[in-house]
Amino acid sequence: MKTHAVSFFALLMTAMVAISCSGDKKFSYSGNPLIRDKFTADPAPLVYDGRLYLYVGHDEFYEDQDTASGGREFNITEWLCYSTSDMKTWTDHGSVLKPTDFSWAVGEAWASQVVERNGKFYYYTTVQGGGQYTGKAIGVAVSDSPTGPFTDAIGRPLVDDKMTSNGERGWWNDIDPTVLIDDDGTAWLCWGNGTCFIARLKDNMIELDGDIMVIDLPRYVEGPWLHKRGDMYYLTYASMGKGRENISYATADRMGDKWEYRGELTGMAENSFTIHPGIAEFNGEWYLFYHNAVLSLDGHDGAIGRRSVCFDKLYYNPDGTMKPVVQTR
Ligand code: FUB
Repeated sequence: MKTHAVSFFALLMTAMVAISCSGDKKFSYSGNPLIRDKFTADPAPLVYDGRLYLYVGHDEFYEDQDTASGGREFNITEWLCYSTSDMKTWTDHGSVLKPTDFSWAVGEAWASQVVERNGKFYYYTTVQGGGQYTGKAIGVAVSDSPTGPFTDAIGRPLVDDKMTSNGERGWWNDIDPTVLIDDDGTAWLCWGNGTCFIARLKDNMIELDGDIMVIDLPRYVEGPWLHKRGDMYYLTYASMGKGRENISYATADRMGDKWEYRGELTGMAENSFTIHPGIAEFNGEWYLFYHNAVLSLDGHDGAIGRRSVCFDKLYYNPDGTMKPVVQTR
């Protein structure tokens, strides 16, 4: 009897380990696209404590999705997290945040970035506001762990449609947040579609500090990404190429609204209207993350709302400018 009880306990423990392991599935990188069991978009890397965490939107297929048959372009209802210590073996942490985690939002999980400050992880993201918050808005969620759970940090948008002039994109211009914490501790939030906005964040990371400024950039569309290397600041963004987006960038010697355009970083993404940069240094190498739409999954080909996250190495010239990145398979 005692032996049976012990073996039942051992079996139960084994089953629990298997369940927890299956929740954190591992896979190997074997060329682009990185993630092949789901459509994914808008990659946002975060390097923390010896690992690179990658946050992406989950592009989900639904019947009649194609805009030709009246569907929406994008159907993204959750954000996923992956991590690696060597860029080869990746852990799938599953879904870490949903628009429904913001009580004031009604859906649509567009692009994001997660940053760490004082041991807390801040998830800046794009959602569709509901009720009094019409239009796209930027929310911020917080967690004690890079893999969540994340909860709404303020119970309302950090940026909503009424806070910015609408410019050429109207109610959906407040999207695609990127955050840089400068060496002096000042945090900056940059975002926007059609217009590129920038503002300081307070030290608490959940309130704007001062005015919202506008950055003038050639052929700017969306998807800004801020990073710093040495003394140089970089603002990389989705720009309008020949009928589809490509990636361009600008540099500055201090943060603010004055940037110098430096040219194109990539061509257009294969089969995708959008492309979206995310840049990080990890284990002594620099990487550009982006998406294309080359993956076919479960009988569905890649499309505007069925994208796939990729990465390639990024190299700099001696003057600090970035070398054009060739998108590889
Ligand atoms: O994924 C939805 C939108 O497409 C993002 O917010 C944009 O950057 C573009 O990639």
